[in-house]
Amino acid sequence: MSILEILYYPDKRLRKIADPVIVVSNDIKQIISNMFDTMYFNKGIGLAATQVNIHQQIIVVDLGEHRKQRLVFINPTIIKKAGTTSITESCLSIPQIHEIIPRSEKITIQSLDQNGNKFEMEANNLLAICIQHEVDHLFGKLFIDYLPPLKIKKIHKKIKKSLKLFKKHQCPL
Ligand code: GNR
Ligand code: NI
Repeated sequence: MSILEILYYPDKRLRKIADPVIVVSNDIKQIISNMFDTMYFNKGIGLAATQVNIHQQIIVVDLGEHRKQRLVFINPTIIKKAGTTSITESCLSIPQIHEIIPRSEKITIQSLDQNGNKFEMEANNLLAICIQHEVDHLFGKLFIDYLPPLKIKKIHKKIKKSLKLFKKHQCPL
């Protein structure tokens, strides 16, 4: 059981593009297990490896009410998108920010599972949104990138301000 440190916006490492996994080795399996621990600890419904400073194409998701519906996506590709939908999204890497983001309603995803086997699945609703949000992370993209520039500036300012306050209280010198 390991809880990994999450990177917070505007950390530049959130902008790195993840490399494909070549072999689903024991090391990768350990990373996946630690990612689930970290996601559950932080009460997230999904987590991309990028968010824990691991720049490989790995995503974990669990939308189950009792946190027992583990989904693992390695080297995922969204091969089909249809419709449009949106919900208020949040991100463990951008605390306190909640915004409505446009997404595809239904997607088909091709991926490897935790055993390195290829699979294809269709997703819609929250699962489709979550997968799109996580795949974006692997390409250095954040949900706030979809907002108009003025709104992004406002969010950036708000985060800078609270970061400054936080640092001041951490070391009041
Ligand atoms: O926990 C999360 N909730 C969430 C809600 C709406 C849309 C996307 C998400 S993903 C987020 C966890 C996270 O930051 N994953 O990258
Ligand atoms: Ni996120």
